[in-house]
Formats: sequence, structure tokens, C-alpha cells
Amino acid sequence: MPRIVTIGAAQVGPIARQDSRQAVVARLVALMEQAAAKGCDLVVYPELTLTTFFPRWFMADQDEIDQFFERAMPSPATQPLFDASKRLGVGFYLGYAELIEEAGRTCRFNTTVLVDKSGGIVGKYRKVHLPGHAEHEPWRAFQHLEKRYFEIGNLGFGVNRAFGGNVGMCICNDRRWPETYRVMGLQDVELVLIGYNTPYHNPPAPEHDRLGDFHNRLVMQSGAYQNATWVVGVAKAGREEGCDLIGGTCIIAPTGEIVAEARSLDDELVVARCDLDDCVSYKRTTFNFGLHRQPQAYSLIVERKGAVAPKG
Ligand code: ING
Repeated sequence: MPRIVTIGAAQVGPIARQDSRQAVVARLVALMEQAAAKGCDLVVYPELTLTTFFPRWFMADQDEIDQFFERAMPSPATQPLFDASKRLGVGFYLGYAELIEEAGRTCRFNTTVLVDKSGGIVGKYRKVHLPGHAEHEPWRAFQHLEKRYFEIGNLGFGVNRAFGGNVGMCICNDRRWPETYRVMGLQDVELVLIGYNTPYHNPPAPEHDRLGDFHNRLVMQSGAYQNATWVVGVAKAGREEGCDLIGGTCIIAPTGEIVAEARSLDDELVVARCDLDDCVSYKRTTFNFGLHRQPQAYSLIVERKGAVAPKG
């Protein structure tokens, strides 16, 4: 019996700084209703989907920064999305900025939740690889202050039983690091969900800009093939508050092939029927980890943070 999950990758176009959460949630619900009409089981939204990508600005005032965070999930503003999920029988992945009192202090994470078809939260992930910088760098056309506004995620890279398979989550910059996929691959992941906000321009390395779309596909296709898993990458896209974000929302099979992709830089639903059993032939042969991997040769990957060149 094939294990088909029909997935709706819900690319979201620009969100203005002044857009209310209610207005954004209405767009997300509209995408979910489109997905339900196309028979989707699961809708995947981008990273930090409830607001504009606020790390592009330096803000000194913590109260101003905290306006972009959610203190509860669901919250009154997001409850309509959970209600729609239950009404339509469609699960979802949602990225948002999480503010929580934990371990006796206020913590702030770049977070996603996985919600099942009954509208219940079945998984949570907090972004581990925070790109950018921690201090104001006025020379940049725009800031990328994730290292300032968020803590490093403390939940690891978990894989949840959901939608009839093994489902993992990560966020944006995580997708560029092979360790992300491999840790989930070692938990037999069959579907990796990834939301992202990726500017076309990277101020420290403008010579990379022309390759932004290629690198986006490269890292997700590699992650899929090398870990025998489906990968769904979903963009917040378009010119958002003067900053151009790439699109490239796509659904990638365990073969590494892109089976569906977005054509616009706006709200756009990309749909594919994903058979989780397509992972099996690779997990049993080429990427049979138990048969072929040699962890004793890989110790540097865990023991060493930065590269150290050989002497001489
Ligand atoms: N955005 C970007 C990403 O990793 C980036 C940051 C852009 C890093 C381009 C390197 C090159 O897609 C987020 N939000 O991580």
C-alpha cells in the first residue's frame, strides 16, 4: 500500500512591516483552503511567516523587537489557522518568532511547529544555524541580525511520526549544512520540511549573488538524495520592505529530482503527491547507513568547530 502524502508548499509573497497578523493569517488560511481543494494532507509555510523578516533592521529597543514575537502558539491571531486546519483536515508547518519563559528566563527562538490534521501540535523545532551577525553593521545595505535577536535552538534536529511517516523540520540556513539532514537521516527521516527567507544579495559576498537560486536548489537536492528523503523548501519571496528575497519554492524527491516548483514571487501553492515509499530503495542500497557508514572515520565532524589546516 503506497504511503502517499499530498503536500502543498505554500510560498508567501512579501509581508510589509505594518501588515497585521490578522491580514497575514487570512493569506495563510486562503492558501490552506486552496490546498484542501487540491486534496493536500499537509501545507508547508515559510520561516517567520507571521511578520516581515525583521532581522533585516537594527532595533535597539527590546519592546520594539518583541512586537515581532509570539508569546503563545496558537495565539488569538493564529487561532483561525488552527481552526481551518481542523475544519479542512489539513496539517501544517508554520515558522514564527517564539518568545517563551523557560528555565527561569525569557528566551527567544526562530521556531517552527508541525500541526497534524486535527489541528494539534505534534512537533516543534528551534533554528540551530543562525546566520548573519550580532552587532549593527551600518555598511550593509540591510542587516541580518538573527545572531542578535535569537538564541541557538535547543531542541536538536528531531524527527516525528506524523502523516504516516517520519517527518523532520529545519529552518532556512540549516538547509546549507549537511549535518542537518544527516542527523535526521540517522533517525530514518522520510520528509524534511524547510521554510526560508533568503535575500538575493549577501552583503559580505556579493559575488555569490548570481548563484543564489542555484545554491538553494543544490543544498536541498543534495540533502534529499544523500539521506534518501523527500525535501520541501518554501520561500517567503519577493521584494519585502525594499529587500529582494529569492523564490524557488520546490518539492524534491529522494532521487534528488525537483518534482514541482514555484514560478512566481508571490503567494503561490505548489502541490505534489509524495510517496514516502520512494525513500526505501535508496535506504536499502546506496544509502544503507547501517551497512556502509564508518563513524569511526568521522570524529572530526563532532569534535572540531572550525577548520584547522595541516601543518607545514
Ligand atoms: N537566510 C539566509 C539563508 O541561509 C544567507 C542567509 C543568505 C546565508 C545567503 C548565506 C547566503 O538562506 C536565513 N534566514 O537563514
